[in-house]
Amino acid sequence: MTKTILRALAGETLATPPIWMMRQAGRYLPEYKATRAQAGDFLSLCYNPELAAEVTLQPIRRYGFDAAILFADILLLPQALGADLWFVTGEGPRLSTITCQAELDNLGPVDDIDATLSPIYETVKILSRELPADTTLIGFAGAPWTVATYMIGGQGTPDQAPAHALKSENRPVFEALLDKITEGTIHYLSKQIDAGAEVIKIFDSWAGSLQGADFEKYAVAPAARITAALKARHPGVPVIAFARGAGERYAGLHSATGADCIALDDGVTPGWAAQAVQVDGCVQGNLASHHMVTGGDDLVRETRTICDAFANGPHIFNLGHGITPDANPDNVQLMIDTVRNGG
Ligand code: 1CP
Repeated sequence: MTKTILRALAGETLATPPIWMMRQAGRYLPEYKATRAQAGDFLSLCYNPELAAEVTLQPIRRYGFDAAILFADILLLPQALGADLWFVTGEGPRLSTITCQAELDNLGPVDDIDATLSPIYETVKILSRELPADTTLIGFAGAPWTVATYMIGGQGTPDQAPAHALKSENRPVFEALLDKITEGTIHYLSKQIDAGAEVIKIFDSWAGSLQGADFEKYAVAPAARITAALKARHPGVPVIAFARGAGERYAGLHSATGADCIALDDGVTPGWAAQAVQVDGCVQGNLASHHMVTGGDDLVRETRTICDAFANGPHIFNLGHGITPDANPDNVQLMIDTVRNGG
């Protein structure tokens, strides 16, 4: 096993941490914008295996990251389950909403999702043929809570208020929706692995808004269920769990979720996380994305602080959240040079 990402995920401490970047394919890259224009729109790009593979490969060619993440979106699963999905230019995703039993009943069966998602599996197959031999291919899905926040609210929301409202006003429908997403996610990720994904990442971007027992029930438990199901079907395929905004609740998540690696956002300090989280296994993160906009000495200093703090255990270098469209591609190179050569 020579791929550095797989070695870190297996618990090895490496002299130089492997590196990839959340949202490494995307609008900060001119070559991405060109391919997206060729595809017509974002969803057409996601469902075009040749072009989706092309944009996945672009940051690998430009920067030589140690991992490639499948180009797709967490909202394709709701669409495959029967929700309407469209993107409003300059605003973001829109979906038909699920707010009652009747709307939940309108969704299709989990067994039917492949009819929509088969182009995604094709993208994975192309990538496993075309990626350099030392680059790891990461498949992914949204965590049930995060996906549900979009399905209930019909769009991204700063506080996930519609999903919290359904949770307190109609808990049976809320829980049935989460169950359905969980089953769909297990199926979807399993198919990605069959097609060649070597690692799975589960994105719970809105986990931080779950309070108290809700965090255990709706963030931790579904991640644990998905991880256990994947490990039963595909032993040896590592799972990275990202519970953004978990704060002190990052501690203990390796054992609570069964994930091989916990991805950290930049809301926790690397010094704390090394003591409280990395003691239990591999961690990923956690440079604040704004450094990709601002660059300079701050970027170099923070990158070194993170590498130093996590140097005594398994670590995959990454941002704390996705790179933003206003980032400067040169700052990505500076981050990589700093991680690999000290800057
Ligand atoms: O390298 C890559 O870009 C990988 C592919 C990828 C991934 C892993 C995309 C492409 N999206 C995602 C995950 C994703 N999508 C998450 C979880 C990670 C995170 O928190 O960033 C979430 C919450 C989404 C939902 C989504 N899709 C949003 C956020 C909406 C909101 O208001 O909350 C947006 C803007 C999208 C569209 C999207 N997905 C991906 C890209 C490159 C884009 C921009 C589309 C474009 O080209 O205009």
